[in-house]
Amino acid sequence: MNLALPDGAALSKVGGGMAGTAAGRTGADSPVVVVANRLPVDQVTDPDGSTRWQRSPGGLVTALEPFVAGRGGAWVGWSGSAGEAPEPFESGGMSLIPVPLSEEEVDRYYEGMSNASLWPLYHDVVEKPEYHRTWWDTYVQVNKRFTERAAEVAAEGAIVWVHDYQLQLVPAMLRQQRPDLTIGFFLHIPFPPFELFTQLPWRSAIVEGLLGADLVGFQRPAAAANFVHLARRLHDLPARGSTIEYDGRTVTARSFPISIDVKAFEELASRPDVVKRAEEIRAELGNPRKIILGVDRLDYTKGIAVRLNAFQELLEDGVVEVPDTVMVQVATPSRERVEHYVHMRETIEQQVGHINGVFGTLGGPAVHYINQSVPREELAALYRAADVMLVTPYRDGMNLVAKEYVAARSDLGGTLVLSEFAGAAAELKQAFLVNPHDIAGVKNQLLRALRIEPAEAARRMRAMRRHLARNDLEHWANSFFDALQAKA
Ligand code: GDG
Repeated sequence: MNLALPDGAALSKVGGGMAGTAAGRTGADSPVVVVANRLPVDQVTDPDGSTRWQRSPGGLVTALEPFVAGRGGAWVGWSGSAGEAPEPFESGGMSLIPVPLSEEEVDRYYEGMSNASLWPLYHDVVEKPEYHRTWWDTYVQVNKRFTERAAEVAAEGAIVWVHDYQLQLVPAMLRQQRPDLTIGFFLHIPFPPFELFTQLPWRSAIVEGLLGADLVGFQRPAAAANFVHLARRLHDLPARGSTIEYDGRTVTARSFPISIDVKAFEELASRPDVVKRAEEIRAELGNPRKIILGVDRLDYTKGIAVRLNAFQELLEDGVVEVPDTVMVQVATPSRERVEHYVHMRETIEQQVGHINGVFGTLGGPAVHYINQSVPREELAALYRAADVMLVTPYRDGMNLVAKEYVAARSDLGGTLVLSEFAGAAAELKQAFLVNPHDIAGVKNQLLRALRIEPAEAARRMRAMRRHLARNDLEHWANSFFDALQAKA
């Protein structure tokens, strides 16, 4: 499942004409094409100033790579830097087709329309979405550019798999240019109900954009049902169960809950150096009896304040004490130029400061707050060390952190507290489920998790691990791909 080169290896040099092989022709006639906002590689600069491509961390690349590389396919995406794009290049058996975005396009299409309009709208309007016509116009323009690249490289009758909320217009645009293609779309985030979605000024265009696909995949059945309902009510289309009749075609809308590479994560978390590091972490935290852990992108949908509130109130109530119990919150920097994120970070940091000021001691904080990205090994060690994993999003398409925690606990230790509003809650039923809007309920469940008998914790963990073992990332990718191929 791995790319030909390990993480960190130079996939290709950029600049000086070294960017790719057969520039201009690379990727043409690809039988399989993935279209996603980002390419599966990041550009890194070495101390000597030279740049190279490094495979992006994360499971999605691992999951999709066999379908793309194994078939000599292409991946169309943005490189992550504004300005001119490098020429197409080969990497790990895939043709990578960079799509250029100017500074203004990053501002309007990515940070604006994608992350300040669609992201909050699709997450239950946790923050108020902003709608700007200039953002929308750029979103349309950028979706067109991705479409053109995909249309150029796709072979006759190819299978194209488009990903996520940044590219919802691509399916219809692509079908118009290339009716010979079989087109799939997968939405990684929730899809809102009619009552919320219809506030979007460009609601019809988005629905029509998605209807260009043969198969539209969602994380949960409720999201697929929301989409079918919208197509019926907004566009008066005949729809039955999971299918919609549109433009002489049958569009299928179904759920395909995403997962992680369970085996790889389990192996990582069981490595002797990682297990040893977990022990070191406990010692570095002052050998508390209980460690509570949160790991998230610093995003307002993740409910970081909720868990800080719950922990603070338990400390105030005197039912939990420092240094007997401490909390670690890893909050990875994210979307730092979007206004909502700037405010949220300030609020969280004030809250951490307040809790530590009141309940911490010299050299012994109550909340250990890390606003940095930590290496994967360290993340696995943290999972391994945590007695209680607190995952409290207000709304989340799936939440892979919850699944990683379960995969990491081959020792059957640890307890998961999980929001009902994360897609993962439909699968990890033995977690302590919480409504993040109900602070009393979160406190109650957190306390139960802190006081659980080891045998009961192991029973719950075993059941969740059994589910995950059967429903891993490969299973997800295979199910989607098989369903899409059946449409060809
Ligand atoms: C979107 C949807 C859906 C986080 N901090 C560090 C780090 N991470 C990794 C985690 C996990 C990933 O990032 C986060 O995935 P999530 O699923 O929790 O959340 P989103 O980023 O919002 O993802 C979500 C997902 O797409 C997939 O479809 O589940 O609902 O919102 O893998 O481990 N990794 C490392 N250091 C960190 O500091 N190495």
